[in-house]
Amino acid sequence: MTTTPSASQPSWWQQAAVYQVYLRSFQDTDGDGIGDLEGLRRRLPYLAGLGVDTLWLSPVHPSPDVDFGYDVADYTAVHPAFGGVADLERVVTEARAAGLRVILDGVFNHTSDQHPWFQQSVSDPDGPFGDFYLWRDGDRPPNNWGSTFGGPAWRHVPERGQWVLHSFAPEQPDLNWRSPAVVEAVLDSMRFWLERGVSGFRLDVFNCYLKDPGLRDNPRRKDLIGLLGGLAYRFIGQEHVYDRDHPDLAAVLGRMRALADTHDAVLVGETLDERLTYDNAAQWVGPDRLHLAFHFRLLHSRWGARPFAEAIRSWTESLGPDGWPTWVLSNHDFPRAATRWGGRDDRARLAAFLACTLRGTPFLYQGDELGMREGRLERAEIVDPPGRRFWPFYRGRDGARTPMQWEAGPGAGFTTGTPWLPVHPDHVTRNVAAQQDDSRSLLCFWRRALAARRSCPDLLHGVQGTVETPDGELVRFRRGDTDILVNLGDAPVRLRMPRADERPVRLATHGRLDRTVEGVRLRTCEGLALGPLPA
Ligand code: TEU
Repeated sequence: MTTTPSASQPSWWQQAAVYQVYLRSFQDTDGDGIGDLEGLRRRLPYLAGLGVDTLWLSPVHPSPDVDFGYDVADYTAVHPAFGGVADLERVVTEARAAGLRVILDGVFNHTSDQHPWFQQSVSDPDGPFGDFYLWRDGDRPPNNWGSTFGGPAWRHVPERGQWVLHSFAPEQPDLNWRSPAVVEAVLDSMRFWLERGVSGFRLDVFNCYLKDPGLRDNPRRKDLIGLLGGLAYRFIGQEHVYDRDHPDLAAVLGRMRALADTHDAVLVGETLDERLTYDNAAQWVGPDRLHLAFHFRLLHSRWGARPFAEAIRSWTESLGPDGWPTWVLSNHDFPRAATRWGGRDDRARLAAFLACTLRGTPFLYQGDELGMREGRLERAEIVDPPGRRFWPFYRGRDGARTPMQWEAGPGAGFTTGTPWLPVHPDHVTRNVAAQQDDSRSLLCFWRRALAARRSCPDLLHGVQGTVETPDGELVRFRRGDTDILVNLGDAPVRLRMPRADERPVRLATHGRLDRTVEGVRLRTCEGLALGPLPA
């Protein structure tokens, strides 16, 4: 069992390529319009064929679905719409046989208010669950904190005559991580799944677990976004110094890490940072804390060599040379990558090239391998809580969660019933069936890129050199002895490189290459990974 990274022998989670399955929208098999575990089981060959080796399942547990599973009502059971514990165990076993590990979404900053822990906390303040949540007395909310989903972060609960903290929806009360019993209860839930063959957890907003013990007011944010945004959205108007990234978090992560390591499992933390810098995540990564953390700066970058290079540098530099980055192009919370970057398949392809050539673990969100576009929903169709609250200024996250597009027919091969979110109209042309045998498709490119990363030691664990932007829209860096060249611009870029035409191609976005004995010419959105000259 190896969990310590070393240059020669990378750990499985460093070699991994992770695919995020948003189960509700992946594959329905019983016609209720909601994806299920049986659907995932049937699609395992597709995922193995794509070349990913780890699946992260968005929450699978029972939930009233105020936040579509991110409000968990029971950590050791499975949502009836998805199946049962036995179905999940079967997925884990069959996935393993197909070379795929499964990690779960650990949503441990908060529970649903339907969770028995919360219900007992309300009804019996002196009982064993009395201090499981952050309760405070008073006529007014205990401090100025704002909910990520809008409004104040406190809700008054008349039955208990107290306020309870909710960093997200009012139906998602925050757990009190300063209670030792909470720590043990969460560790028990994790152990339950680790003993059933699960290979780790993606930890939802882990940097919010521990707050200032005195619950002090956050200071006001003084820049323009803070001042203006703060008028309608309290959360954005504050410096989040007291409601997250508390130093005491280290001890909790240490406990989780010790547990994970006894199962050769991985912990990947999701960082909340409305300033979109995310570098604060680096402090929580290390041998006695998380294996990996997310950093969404690249995802939020505008398309261009400089912003991309900046995003890559800031993450790699904050982690340091021994750190191991993650590269995320999208997920279920942000607009689809292909849409964000101008609705262009050539950009989607180049982003895939980058995700598979940067040093680190790539995360691929379901449907991005097809270049799925953001769904545009009518107001009445929006179900996401922040989307309903802030429409039309913010339309919420449903557009990134529309059903997976398997084929052209009605329901896109996702369901025979009425899908819980509308299928994107472009599914008639953009779908797995249309792309899987077309070597020019984005899907086939992802397969080639993941295969290249897996088979080329330089791409998998080669040292990454400085990320340079020498000319125009070119980003350039080395991975071991391999040169990575990425032209993000619409104009061609020429590069001098002796005997470029003799160097082996590790991965290329374009079919026919334009190179000579003197150098390379990269066309619009072309990426090229060239190995060293033969000895
Ligand atoms: O996300 C953290 C989070 O709040 C942001 O990514 C959020 O989606 C964005 O600011 C827009 O409002 C995690 C989960 O990924 C997300 O789906 C959950 O809703 C949230 O935590 C609460 O569990």
